[in-house]
Amino acid sequence: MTRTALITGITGQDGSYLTELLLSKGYEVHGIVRHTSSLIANTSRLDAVYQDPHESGRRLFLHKGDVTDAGLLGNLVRDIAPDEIYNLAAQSHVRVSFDLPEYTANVTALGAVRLLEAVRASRVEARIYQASTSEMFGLAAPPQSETTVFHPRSPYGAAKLYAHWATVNYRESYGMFAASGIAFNHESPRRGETFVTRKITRAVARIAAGIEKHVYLGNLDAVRDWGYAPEYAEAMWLMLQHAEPVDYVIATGRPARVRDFAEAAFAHAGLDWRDHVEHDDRYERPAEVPELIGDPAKIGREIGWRAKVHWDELARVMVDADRAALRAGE
Ligand code: NAP
Ligand code: F7E
Repeated sequence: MTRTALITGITGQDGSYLTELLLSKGYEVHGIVRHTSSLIANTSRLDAVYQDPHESGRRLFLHKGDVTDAGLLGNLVRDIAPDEIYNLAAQSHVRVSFDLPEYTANVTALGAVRLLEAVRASRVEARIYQASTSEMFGLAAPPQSETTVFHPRSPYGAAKLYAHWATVNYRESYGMFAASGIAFNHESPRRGETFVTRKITRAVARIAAGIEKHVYLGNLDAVRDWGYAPEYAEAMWLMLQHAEPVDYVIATGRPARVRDFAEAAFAHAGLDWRDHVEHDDRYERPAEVPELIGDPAKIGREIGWRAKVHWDELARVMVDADRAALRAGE
């Protein structure tokens, strides 16, 4: 029997890697794609696996929709009756969430509730993955694990915490198989261009090519636990194959500061970061999360997932990809 998955946020970094993983495992994959005024704007990360709707035997289906539309979610869940649902849709940018707090809550917090409610109301026996985040830990001292007390520091962190507890609540109230992956930062050549790692590696490519001279950044002292996004898609899938719905921290456990990542990325192109990084207050946040370092012991012990790529290798992979894309004129 072909297994069926529904992915919200399929056009994002993680959604695209998860789609590739599930298709490679023989799944039929359905994804929700937001309407835009341009045909190609938001599906570019799916180019490699896109299948023409006129092809027979295709296994990837894209549905126009939005997680702010409860009726649509209900209809899709009922019609597709997926075995697995991955809720990856979010306004996921922390800095942007300070400018758009209500919008962020509507998409990132209430979007999860609408989806949980769609599953409950339809009685479809789907296993649900909720994309929780290390941003829920906020000010809590590292290393952060499944038992660390949450202290979010942004509208995004607070919205994700609401979605996280809603997921726990639907599991406990209705016996649903709903599990949260508390993922620490994960990056790749497909990372959005305004997140700090990709902003740095794109700048390295452009500076090395002589197109630009500087990149403007905010807080260089923030510590993050950066992993490689395709490995995190594997963790999501493994969590839904587990016998029980359990929440896990997904992390490398290896910390680095923003300045360390910048130093490694510039050095990989033979450049000294201190010659090219300038400070701009605009990239500071009203409240910063100073230090996120995950303790991935539980997920390693119980489902055997371990990060293989760490931040310094990741910096090199992303610089190489951005330099290649620039040469190819992308
Ligand atoms: P991303 O690249 O920002 O992708 C977000 C996805 O959500 C995109 O497909 C976006 O569509 C979609 N989306 C936004 N608003 C929507 C709406 N109203 N209705 C339907 N879809 C909507 O994020 P990501 O890095 O892949 O992360 C995936 C999930 O994991 C997110 O929930 C994020 O918050 C969470 N997370 C990420 C990290 C990380 O380090 N990457 C860590 C922890 C948790 P468009 O393409 O149309 O914008
Ligand atoms: O910032 C600092 C910034 O925006 C990382 C999202 O995927 O991971 C991501 O959230 C750090 C912060 O990621 C710039 O202040 C300095 O301390 O790349 P970021 P994030 O805020 O950690 C979590 C786990 C998620 O769940 C989120 O969805 O870098 N920083 N200068 C900067 N950050 C940005 N964006 N731009 C700068 O110029």
